[in-house]
Amino acid sequence: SRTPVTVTITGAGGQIGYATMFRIASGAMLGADQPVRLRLLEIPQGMRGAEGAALELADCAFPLLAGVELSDDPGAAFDGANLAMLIGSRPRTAGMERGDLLSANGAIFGPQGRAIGERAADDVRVIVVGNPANTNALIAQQHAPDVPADRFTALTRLDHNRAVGLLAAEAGAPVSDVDGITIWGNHSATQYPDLSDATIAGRAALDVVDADWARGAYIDRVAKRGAEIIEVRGGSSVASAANAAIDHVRDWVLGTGERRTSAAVVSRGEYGVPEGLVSSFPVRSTGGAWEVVEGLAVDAFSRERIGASVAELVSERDAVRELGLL
Ligand code: NAX
Repeated sequence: SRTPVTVTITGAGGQIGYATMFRIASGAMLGADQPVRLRLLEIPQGMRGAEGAALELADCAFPLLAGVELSDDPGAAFDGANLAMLIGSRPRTAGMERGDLLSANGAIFGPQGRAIGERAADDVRVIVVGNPANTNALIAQQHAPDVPADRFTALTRLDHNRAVGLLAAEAGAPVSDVDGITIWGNHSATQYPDLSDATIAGRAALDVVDADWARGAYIDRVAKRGAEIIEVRGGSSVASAANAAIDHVRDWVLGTGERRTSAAVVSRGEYGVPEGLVSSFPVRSTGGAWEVVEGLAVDAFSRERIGASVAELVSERDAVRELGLL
């Protein structure tokens, strides 16, 4: 039988961690023939939640689950990790200044990045879910200078999946007919869900749906979908976030084929995005690596929207640099 893959989940006592681990253990992320070993990292306050989840994992008797270990020490949790899913963070709460938010996360993602650099497996792949996800990924990446930069990514797949679902609903088409949507920039309100190159069953999406909607209400709806879920459900997105993180890792490891998706990856300067920023791009995965889809036409409207979101990433990077977190 195959060697188990070691998957480290941080924030494992929280909501998204809980919604993620059972699907990983069932084979939904790496396939029905790939055993997994789970490492759950928490801070002391979250440890009971993670312990409880581990008891339930045992009660599922998943044939693919080769082991579960809990730790509150990043070095132990990332030791030998092939996949690192960084879900736990310090999200913004009411009244919190940006500097406080970035400092609190620097204190989490700096040490975690360092532990990944020192202890993880040579093939480690990292996805950051915890917000502010792009900048947290940048901080972690900068603390692991010996790990190739392209192994650090942040989640914009939830935004992408929301964009696919909302376009399909508007067009009255099945989601499987939709391709070519891009989420650009930051996982924040400035993100730009772009239909310029999108297709529905091979037809240009902008010929199927109203172009004013596509460049107005649609963008707002996707960007504010998280708030809509909170409003309706009385709590933030959990299962859909876990699903998106699993989609991201599965596509990264197993490949997308010709299908396109979106992921926040370290920029090599594509589309004028400053090198080194962790920004969302149109991507495919082949051979276990994301590649940015290049050569797409970017009109003036798109250029401005991308520019605004990238400017926000630049200002976040400058702020963490000023705080000495990079
Ligand atoms: P929860 O508060 O339920 O869980 C977070 C868990 O992380 C807690 O159990 C906490 O103890 C733990 N934690 C905090 N610091 C830690 C550290 N240093 N090491 C290990 N664990 C630590 O939040 P949940 O709903 O699970 O959301 C997790 C994160 O995902 C939040 O930052 C949230 O903002 C972010 N999201 C990101 C999304 C994205 O698309 N990128 C969408 C969903 C979600 O909003």
